[in-house]
Amino acid sequence: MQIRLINPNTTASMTQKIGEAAQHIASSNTDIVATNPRSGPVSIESHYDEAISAVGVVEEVRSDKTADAFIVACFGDPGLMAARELTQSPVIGIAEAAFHMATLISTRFSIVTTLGRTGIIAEHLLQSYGFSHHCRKIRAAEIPVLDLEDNGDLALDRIVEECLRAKEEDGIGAIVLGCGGMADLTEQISERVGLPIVEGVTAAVKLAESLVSLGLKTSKHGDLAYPLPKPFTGIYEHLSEECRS
Ligand code: 5HY
Repeated sequence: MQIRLINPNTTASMTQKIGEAAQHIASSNTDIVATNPRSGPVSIESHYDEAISAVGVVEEVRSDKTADAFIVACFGDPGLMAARELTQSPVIGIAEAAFHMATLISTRFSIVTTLGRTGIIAEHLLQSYGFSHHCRKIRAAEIPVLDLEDNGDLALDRIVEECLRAKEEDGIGAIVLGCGGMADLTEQISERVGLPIVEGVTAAVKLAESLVSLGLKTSKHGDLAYPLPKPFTGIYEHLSEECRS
């Protein structure tokens, strides 16, 4: 099977890192195609960044008529529902995937993300997906997303410190990593923290493989039916062409 993994930010080094982490955990018959939009924010750290990146996610899904599944590899799951309308192939957001996995191994988890200001985005997703009562706290290492690329050792130390505080204070059984750019840190963090660490990219790969293996596709009955055809104008004129894959 082929899974198109979309990094919604436009930092190619992060796309490559996330793709390598996904391919490492994927089954031998799964091919991970890691991409990012040509246009958009280099990192996603606000509502504004999320909104702009969602268009890139949609364009990446529209561009691929053959993928068996898609992964939206940003912890805000930007454009997830719009992407699900465009294709029958399953589309998995890494936040939703991580929440599901975390509740299968613990009754309570905390999230450790990058910047505290994006915590509200995770909070909204917890509410939207029905996991609010499982999450004790949304914490932040207070590191810019691209420090995961440019200042890896310090970023790792800051994440571990926050994970240790969560373990000590939150009454939890597991920790969810709140950034796609942390996909390569799971083992190191788990060794230093001594708790199960749930990371969304790898969780999404396994959920996508499961759905494809079960022959389960996104329902086209109801709100995830294909979008109503209509003209789009200006820089989005190319989106007028119907997309049904
Ligand atoms: C992510 N930003 O996973 C999010 C992290 C966050 O560029 N990739 C980003 O803090 O929401």
